Amino acid sequence: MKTDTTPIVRLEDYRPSDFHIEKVHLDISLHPTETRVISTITLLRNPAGNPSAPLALDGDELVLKSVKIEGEEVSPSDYEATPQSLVIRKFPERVFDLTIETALNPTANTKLMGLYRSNGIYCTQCEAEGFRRITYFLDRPDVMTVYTTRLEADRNDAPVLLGNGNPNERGDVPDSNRHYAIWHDPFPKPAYLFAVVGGNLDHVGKTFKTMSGRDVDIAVYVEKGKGDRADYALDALERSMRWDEQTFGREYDLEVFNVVAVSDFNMGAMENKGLNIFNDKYVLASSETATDGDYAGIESVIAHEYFHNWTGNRITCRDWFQLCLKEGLTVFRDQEFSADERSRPVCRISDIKTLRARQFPEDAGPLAHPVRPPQYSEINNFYTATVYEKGAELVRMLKTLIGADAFRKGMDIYFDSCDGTAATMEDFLGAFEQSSGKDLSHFAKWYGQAGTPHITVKGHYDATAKTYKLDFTQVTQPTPGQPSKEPLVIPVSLGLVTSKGDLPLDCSSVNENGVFVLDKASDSIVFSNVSEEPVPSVFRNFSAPVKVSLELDSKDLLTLLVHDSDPFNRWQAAQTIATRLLVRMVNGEDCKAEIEAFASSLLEFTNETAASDPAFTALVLTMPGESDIIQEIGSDIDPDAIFKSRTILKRILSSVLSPVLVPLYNSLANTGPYSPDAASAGKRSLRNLLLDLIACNNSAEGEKLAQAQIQSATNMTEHFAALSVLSHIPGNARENAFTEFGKRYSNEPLVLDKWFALQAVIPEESVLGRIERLTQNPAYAISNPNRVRAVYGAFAMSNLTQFNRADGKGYDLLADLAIKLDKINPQITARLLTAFGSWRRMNGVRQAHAEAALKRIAAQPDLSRDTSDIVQRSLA
Ligand code: 0A1
Ligand code: ZN
Repeated sequence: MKTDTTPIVRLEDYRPSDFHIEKVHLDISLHPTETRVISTITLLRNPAGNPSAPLALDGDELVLKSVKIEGEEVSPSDYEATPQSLVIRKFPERVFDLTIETALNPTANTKLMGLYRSNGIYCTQCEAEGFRRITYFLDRPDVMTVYTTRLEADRNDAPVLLGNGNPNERGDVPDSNRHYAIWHDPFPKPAYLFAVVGGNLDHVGKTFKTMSGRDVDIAVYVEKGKGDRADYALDALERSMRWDEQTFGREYDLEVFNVVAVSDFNMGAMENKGLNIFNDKYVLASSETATDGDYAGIESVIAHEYFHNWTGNRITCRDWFQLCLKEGLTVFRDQEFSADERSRPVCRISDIKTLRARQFPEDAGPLAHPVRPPQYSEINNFYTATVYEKGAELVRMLKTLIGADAFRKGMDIYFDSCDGTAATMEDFLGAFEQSSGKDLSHFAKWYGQAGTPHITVKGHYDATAKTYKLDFTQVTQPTPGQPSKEPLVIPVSLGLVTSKGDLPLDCSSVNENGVFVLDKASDSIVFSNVSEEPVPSVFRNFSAPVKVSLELDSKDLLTLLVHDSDPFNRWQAAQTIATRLLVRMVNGEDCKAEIEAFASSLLEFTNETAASDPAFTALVLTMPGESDIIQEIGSDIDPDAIFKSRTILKRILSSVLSPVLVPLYNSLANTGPYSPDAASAGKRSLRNLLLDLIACNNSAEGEKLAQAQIQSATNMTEHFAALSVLSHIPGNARENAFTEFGKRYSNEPLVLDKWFALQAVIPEESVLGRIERLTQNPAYAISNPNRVRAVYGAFAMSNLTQFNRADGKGYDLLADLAIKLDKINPQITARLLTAFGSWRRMNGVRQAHAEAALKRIAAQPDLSRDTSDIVQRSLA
């Protein structure tokens, strides 16, 4: 349990390191249980540090074997060593070499931080503080060092040996079955970007010619036998490299770039210099095993990690408070890449759906924190939707505020002035102040203030004066540690829409791109020469991460759905109508007639749009999620009422759309071979949504069609979508389909993850028993993060009615798992427990059960810092 002695790290306490490390030579001799690491670091005092400070190196669960200074053994009486630190008080006051030997057991490392073994492959994960689990070091991002790594292993066990930088030399160790490889990375980097890999791996690769004509060997390494599933990742990598050259003028800087996929990985992937290590879920794909969504995920994560080479590696973070410097910016860059490669509006809408489903609840709950948090007790718990997704929205807002040209120029200034440094948000914003000539100090408050601003907009048309006035107010609710909030700078991209389209904007407060900047608690703007009463379309393209209340009736919203030139607001209009109806239904109103009227408009919309833009049509026809409704209602949530209302809404929609459902479904049937491109995926997404709607209202027909789709499916997207539809129809057909699928893919863990997750989200009381059975499946392993997320993550995050059961058994299930898993993998445990973030919003009896479950976890002895941090903040 967390005690009051848990150290809190504060941004305001930042001090430069007392020492520099000029270079490091690592000699790593890999062995499943007895790996030896000899690290020689060349140290000197930092003139900016404390001149009398001892040398205090970070460690974590380390076993020290020996310490040498300038090659001479140091007597244990001259240093203080614990598994957590190595403090040396006597050393030469000049540049000197310190050699440290540690012993590691990669097989026993179930935390998957530091050096570990995944399915027989040696690999590392050093962000945020994993390097200190390999050797004692100054493990902080502003200590940047040139690394040379000698890696040695059994030739059969690990024929492939990879490191950061460029390969230097390799050879056999005489008179043994071992071999070695030496890698040298000329770019100084922080320890969190260090990586090595050793294993029996297959790979695909090619030569990439950079913009200046240099050849780079790029390759994707995967477990033996899976080479045929790496082509898409390699292709995505090549496209990412080209895009960064064309969009930001950024060229790759080493002779090789390697990606390695492993099956046990805490996060999505990691941007180690020249050696990205991936969760295999974001690399492996074949039409038979991966869905369209998987392909899109691979493309974006490959791009994300590659883009870090400039935003993260060449320019890194001064300290972990600046995490958003690399993450927000890199998410922005990968979102832009996907938007350029696919449909921009469809990508934008799905990014916003993710933000609203994950970041908005975080910002409204006990774990709310600013994009740049002022303090932490466990940094691993700050790799959040706020730092990543909201961080990306801040970069996008910056671009909207200063314009595309000044943004691009500012990026160039940032790259030029900060290259090779460990930078701060101030350095970043400074580059854009320079390029735009604007003062960004008010905008900078977005980085320090948590919570989602709520904007109220009111419109008034004066028919005589031909003016249109918009009144804006902004309010942000208190968040933990921040009782009062200041107004922020909010770019409002807007238009005035009529049935003939957009009106010209005649208003001095709105710039040539249609952007008004709200920077006060309230403000008004007036448009002149407005020929007829328009419908305001505000926050086009979601120009700021805010919640909006706008007094528009359904008729106005339907005008936007049909006539708005902004695709995001067309989609938003339908979402707003549906959300309002759902909230009224949850409150006991019968809205049948209004739903039917709305559905008729959607029918018309579908007839007009389905053929030309199936992906967008599918998004419009997808009703708001449970979390959208929860956020709208706010408190005293009855999950069962929400579930029921959504079901009724979808049934009515289905019956109104019934004349087109089956014909359209049939017309979208697949012809030709599978291709994961966005256009083909868009057709499949609409077709699968139609199947779901058919089944809503006519389960017999749905069951028949879903079974037929499983039989005829030529790819996992079709197959799995049909299984999902069946999963909502209790009965033999469903159970047989589950059994069949489980058998067919029993040797495909990533496919089984989908199957685990689908069953874990079944909104039926019996799901608890089902989960129990799933965990008995031979493919399930509590030590594998993907398996645990598939079963328990899906249940806790996506099974609203059963996780939040009134009998408390859903909370208990997660608590039991957490208590067990915390001893194995604290990071994954802490992440799963963020599912408790909305417990105070639930109605009566549920709150008491959730609180009891959290307290039960809190009372466990020896709880990890990761888990106790989340539990304590959730209970506060
Ligand atoms: N920097 C990586 C994500 C990452 C973060 C933390 C990790 O372990 C605690 C692992 C990976 C990214 O943004 O892709
Ligand atoms: Zn990242």
